[in-house]
Amino acid sequence: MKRVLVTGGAGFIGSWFVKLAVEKGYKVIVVDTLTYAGDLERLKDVQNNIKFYKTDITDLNLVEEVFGKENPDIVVHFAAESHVDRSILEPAIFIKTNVEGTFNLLEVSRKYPIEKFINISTDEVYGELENLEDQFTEETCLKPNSPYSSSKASADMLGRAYYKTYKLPVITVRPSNNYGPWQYPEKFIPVIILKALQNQPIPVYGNGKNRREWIFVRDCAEGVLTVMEKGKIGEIYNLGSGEEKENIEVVKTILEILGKSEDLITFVKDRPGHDLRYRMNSEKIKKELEFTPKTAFEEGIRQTIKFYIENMEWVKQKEEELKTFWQKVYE
Ligand code: NAD
Ligand code: TDX
Repeated sequence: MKRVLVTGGAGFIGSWFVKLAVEKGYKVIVVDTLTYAGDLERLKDVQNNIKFYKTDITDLNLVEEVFGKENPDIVVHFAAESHVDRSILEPAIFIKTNVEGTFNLLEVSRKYPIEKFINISTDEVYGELENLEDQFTEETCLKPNSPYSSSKASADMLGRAYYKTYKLPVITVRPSNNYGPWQYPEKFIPVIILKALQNQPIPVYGNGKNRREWIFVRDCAEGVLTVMEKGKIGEIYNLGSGEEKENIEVVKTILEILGKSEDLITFVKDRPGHDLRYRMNSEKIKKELEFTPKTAFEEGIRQTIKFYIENMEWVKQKEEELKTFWQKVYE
């Protein structure tokens, strides 16, 4: 079976991908430096079936060392700083990890007989949409608005350049907003669930009318695996669910499932440069690779709520780190 090197495999989406790849019989090598967002707890079910390197992708020599030892057939690159609010407060690490880190992986990969390099990008590289009838296609030009999305767009462009210039077999995937079990509780959906469970005010930025397209994390991991197995070299694939919601609607759905009052909703100051709307056209992955996400939004949300109720201990471990971060966001 192929040897798949997964960067960021201890993160939220990466860990779901690792579990799926192990299930399918791939030999998985995880490379992750375990930042605040990385946690091996997510991989406990497969810990005996993977190889793990606690390695920082911003260190070229260390990346070379891992490739030298493992000689991977495929690279799936999830590792990144991933939270927009943190990128607004401290952009430097986003450039370091997302741009330089990606550069290091591409640079080392071209010295090895890599069959595929799957570069995980995001819908945020397209910028924002204003009209409800518009959608981003793979041809839409990139207009990122936050330090996070511009660092991801840069990584995306480096992937393109390495394909065009060096014929490195790069494929780019642009997923929409993910949610599901094991998401770090800085992101919107776990914030809503955890605040609601504790009867605390739920912070909604601006007027709550921003819209996002939500994909269940297992579906996203399956989509990435499909691209890895069937995707065409040099191509870009949007990976969305079509489940587009206003933020306020997401909050109300969760409150209703939990039987909590809408009085918990608290409008707070808006995120600077807050993108209004993301929505992708995902016909290409559907038609060409025959992939469609399976999980309806409400079903995914129920599974996610169940996870957080059953894993409060895990959430508690993150409380101190989050307290410091939120102080900075709201100061
Ligand atoms: P995450 O923040 O949960 O996980 C990121 C992982 O990368 C962590 O395990 C962290 O330890 C690791 N990492 C960070 N810096 C590293 C470094 N220098 N060296 C090695 N490892 C490092 O992120 P996620 O939500 O799982 O997102 C995964 C990927 O998918 C990212 O590239 C992100 O941009 C992209 N993406 C995420 C979403 C989303 O909604 N979460 C949507 C679209 C695209
Ligand atoms: O407390 C909050 N209140 C709030 O109203 C938080 C954390 C968020 N929001 C809003 C901002 C967004 O409109 O909810 C929406 C979703 O916010 P995030 O969960 O921070 O996600 P977003 O900024 O949309 O980015 C996500 O999707 C694309 C991921 O974090 C990125 O990694 C991915 O590339």
